[in-house]
Amino acid sequence: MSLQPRVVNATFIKSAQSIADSLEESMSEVVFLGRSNVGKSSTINALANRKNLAKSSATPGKTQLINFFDIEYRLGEEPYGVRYVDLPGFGYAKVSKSLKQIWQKNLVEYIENRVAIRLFIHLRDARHPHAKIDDEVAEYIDGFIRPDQRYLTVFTKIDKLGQKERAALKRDFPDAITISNAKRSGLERVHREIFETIFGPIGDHSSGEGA
Ligand SMILES: Nc1nc2c(ncn2[C@@H]2O[C@H](COP(=O)(O)OP(=O)(O)OP(=O)(O)O)[C@@H](O)[C@H]2O)c(=O)[nH]1
Ligand SMILES: [Mg+2]
Repeated sequence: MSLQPRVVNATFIKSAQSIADSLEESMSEVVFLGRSNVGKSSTINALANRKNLAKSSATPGKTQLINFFDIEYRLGEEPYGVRYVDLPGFGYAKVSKSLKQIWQKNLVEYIENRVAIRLFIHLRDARHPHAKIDDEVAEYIDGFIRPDQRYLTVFTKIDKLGQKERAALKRDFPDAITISNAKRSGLERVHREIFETIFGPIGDHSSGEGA
């Protein structure tokens, strides 16, 4: 059995209005971004194994600030710290406004300029895998992502799909990770991606623990 990173501690640290009043860049950051109501806050709670660490709600627009959470992983006995960042969602704009208008200026500034960001986790609703706004976000991030940063697509709410829809999603996005926060499925793969992006391949950490 290979080692699996697990969260042993999660703490809310601060809410910020903009990059100017954000925390010092003392830890590597994982940002969760996506449409309002896609499940950003719920995903943070599921990963951290805490019910109300990040505030989630059935009403879109719940998260309005940039929220920082310090997360302590363990791999075997070794501790590894990362910071999760919960962001406000972008709107359900049906009409074609520019992405930057939809998203607030403060958010765009954070996403483009924050040096500590190492991983963008773009959450997409498994029920709407071809939403244009999500394609635009993917393209937008591709426009400025640095070599030391990674971008990951994760489909949420997979529990809402039937067998046929799941098969179609798999066919259209063969490599994508799918999760359910309701059923707590798919989370190990996300942990692995987070951990390996920031700390390197898990195989390289195999000190101590036997096979
Ligand atoms: N069935 C199901 N519901 C989910 C899942 N993830 C989130 N939800 C529900 O979706 C709704 C929105 O979840 P949030 O986590 O608040 O979404 P958010 O992306 O943080 O939303 P904003 O902060 O408004 O941008 C809540 O009612 C959650 O319970 C999931 O995997 N499956
Ligand atoms: Mg939220």
